[in-house]
Amino acid sequence: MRADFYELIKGEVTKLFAEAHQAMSGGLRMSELWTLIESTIESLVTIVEQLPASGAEKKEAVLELIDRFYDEEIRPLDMPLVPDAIFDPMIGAAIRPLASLLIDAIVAAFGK
Ligand SMILES: [Ca+2]
Repeated sequence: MRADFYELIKGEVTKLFAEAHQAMSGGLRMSELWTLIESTIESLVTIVEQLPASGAEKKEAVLELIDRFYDEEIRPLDMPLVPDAIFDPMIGAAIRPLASLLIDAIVAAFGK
């Protein structure tokens, strides 16, 4: 993502990640985690939507931010009952395709 684009949304992204971090700090079940990831992706789409960028640039920006979200907030989690050696690669492999599908669905719903 272009640095000037990131500067425009940095405050909102930081706030969103902090809120997600707070929501996860009490411990989550797997289903709750997926719900949180989905709502985070939806929020990122809304935040990125305001950028003066092309559709392709916006999609790439959301994917970059969801990668960052995984690295900073999801991977450091220790899920109860699920060993990190299983959990981290599983979520890591699934999160980007899920984000890509959700972005396309959201953008189609907006009629853009
Ligand atoms: Ca972990």
